[in-house]
Amino acid sequence: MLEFSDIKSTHLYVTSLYLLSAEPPGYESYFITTSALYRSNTKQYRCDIEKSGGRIVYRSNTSSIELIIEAQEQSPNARTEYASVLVSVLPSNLNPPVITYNSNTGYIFENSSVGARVYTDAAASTTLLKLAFTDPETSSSDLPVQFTTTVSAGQPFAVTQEGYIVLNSSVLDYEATTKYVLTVTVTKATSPWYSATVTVTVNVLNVNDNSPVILVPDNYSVTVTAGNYTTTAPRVIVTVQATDIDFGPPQFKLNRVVPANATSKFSVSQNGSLSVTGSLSPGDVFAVYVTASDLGKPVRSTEAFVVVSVPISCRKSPRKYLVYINEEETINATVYVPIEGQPLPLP
Ligand SMILES: [Ca+2]
Ligand SMILES: [Ca+2]
Ligand SMILES: [Ca+2]
Repeated sequence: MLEFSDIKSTHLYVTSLYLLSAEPPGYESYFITTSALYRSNTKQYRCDIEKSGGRIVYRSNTSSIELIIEAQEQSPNARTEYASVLVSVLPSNLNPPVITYNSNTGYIFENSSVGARVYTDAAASTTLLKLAFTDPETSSSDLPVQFTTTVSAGQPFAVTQEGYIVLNSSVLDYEATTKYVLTVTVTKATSPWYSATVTVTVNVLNVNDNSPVILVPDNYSVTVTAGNYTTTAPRVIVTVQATDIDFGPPQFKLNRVVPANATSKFSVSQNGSLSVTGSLSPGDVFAVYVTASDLGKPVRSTEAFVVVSVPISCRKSPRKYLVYINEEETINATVYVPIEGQPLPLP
């Protein structure tokens, strides 16, 4: 609505308010004007501009129209005044947004921090995965259109306005979940809120975040008969076993032996077999430390502990004892001979 007034005269009124011209030319016919006395005491007239019925303005033809409105007084002088009205042709809202992307398959390492972005390359180091959201009813000369972006519920990812997929929870664990399939929804900011969706698969990349696990968690304890074990026929006394859920199977090697001067008696194969060579005497006891290392980078290792003992040989029949012990006794509790209350005599 435009307002015009004629304040110089008591009897000369503005009587004609009409659309004089348009730029680009020809668009005068797309609009109509109606005018009326607005406030008689101040002789104000108003001019309403309306769209002419059925005439559609296409933004592909013009995005703005300048209308010139002329007001002419009633007096014989017929003096005139003009107003310029700039009409911006806004995008219609008849279509959903359009989603494009450089890839809908992404990669991210399991040890990534919150805020980390998803890449398109399997090394997760070169190219960020990026979605692009556009409104098919706008052009590059228009102001950027704002969209609402959401990711299907329960997924540890979000999408930024720029279209990057970011981690929003530090729950990634390749050993538990290797892949997330996200449904990304993009919604227009104005009614009727058209939306579009795209499915993005995010692969979790393995990191060497676990050390090998020795299958006998406390330690191995083995006995070896005294004797002389030659290098041509080394005696395998135990096979240490371990697993690694990141990068296995673990490889084994001898770390150290206590006492150290017995180190040369022991060797460990890559698969964990502990062998002995040389002479072992009754009563010998050795502590053998074996290292299990995974195949990750950097390598993670766990140590296995093997107690090797050589029993004292018995040259006569062993004495036999019948002993008692109370149930639920703890370690190092004393056992008893049949005479109740008498401790077991040592041989
Ligand atoms: Ca993990
Ligand atoms: Ca891992
Ligand atoms: Ca590992």
